[in-house]
Amino acid sequence: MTAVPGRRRPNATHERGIYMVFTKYSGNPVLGPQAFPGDIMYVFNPGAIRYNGEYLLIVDAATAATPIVFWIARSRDGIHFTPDPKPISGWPAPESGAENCIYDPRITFIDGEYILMYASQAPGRGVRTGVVRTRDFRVFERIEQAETGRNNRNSVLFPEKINGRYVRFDRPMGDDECEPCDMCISYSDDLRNWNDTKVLMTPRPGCWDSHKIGGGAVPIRTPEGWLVIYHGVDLTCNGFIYRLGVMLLDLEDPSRIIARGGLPVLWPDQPYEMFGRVMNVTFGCNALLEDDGTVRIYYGAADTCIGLATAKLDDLVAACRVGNPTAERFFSGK
Ligand code: BMA
Repeated sequence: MTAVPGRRRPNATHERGIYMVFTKYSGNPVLGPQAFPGDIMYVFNPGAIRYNGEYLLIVDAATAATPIVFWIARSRDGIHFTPDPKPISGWPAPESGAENCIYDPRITFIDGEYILMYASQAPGRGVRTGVVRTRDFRVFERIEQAETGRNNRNSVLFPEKINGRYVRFDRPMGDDECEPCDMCISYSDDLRNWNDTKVLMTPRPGCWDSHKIGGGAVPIRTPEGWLVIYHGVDLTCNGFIYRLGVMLLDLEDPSRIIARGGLPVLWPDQPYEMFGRVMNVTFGCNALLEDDGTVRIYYGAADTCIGLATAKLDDLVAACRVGNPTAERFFSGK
């Protein structure tokens, strides 16, 4: 695997005095719409996994006029990606009717197969979590979901059953995309019916994750707990800013938060993240742990292209315990 060049630096111009724990690859973006055939204008928010000795991304790909489709891109070195000639074909339609938009896949390897959870939108139905399984990224089989009557997305499956059950993050929401939302955790025996949903955490007033929060990467098991990289949305007078942060969850009871970092670990400060289809977005759907303790993420930038960033696992775990005393003091009124 190729080492990723880059350097750690304080991003003093944007977040005075705060170190960005992730280091962005100096050759970013690693994948953009130019690499794709046809009229593709936006490629973003990939699920990522290592498969057959390669890095495999399933990216959101869209033209200016058509809904998002899933498209696979592959790379031997994790930097130079080649998209397949066509988007994924044979994507299994839900029994409830056709999906008209699919996006933000998360890929979990569990029990010898790959489970994809993604946002599935259908006319007149709103958005739900779609679940699809594959063993080879050629044939995809749908796991029909029990209808809940409620919008839900940002679902991410844990890579192990816990106490005999599948566990996932999800994010039930109302009809208005822009409303504040909590991040939830749910459990299942069969990957179809999701029960015992609990609010895992809520937005924090005055912080970088003040408005909406949601699952990001598949959690990584560490001796100190499940390391979770999630996205947080801050609302400004000029719109949303999407940043990534970290928390640690109890290994046996992942509904218990051990520590939640007070500061973001990655945020938009580069032109390719600040300008595009949607401004000021860094959005994560994956985190791959390398043998040397490096975590690499392929993140969506401005809903337009894909960046690579790396951090040491230990630094991310440590970041979970870093507070934000100024905001905590201010908003607790003390
Ligand atoms: C979220 C999702 C993401 C997108 C982000 C920023 O709500 O829809 O797919 O990257 O908004 O537009």
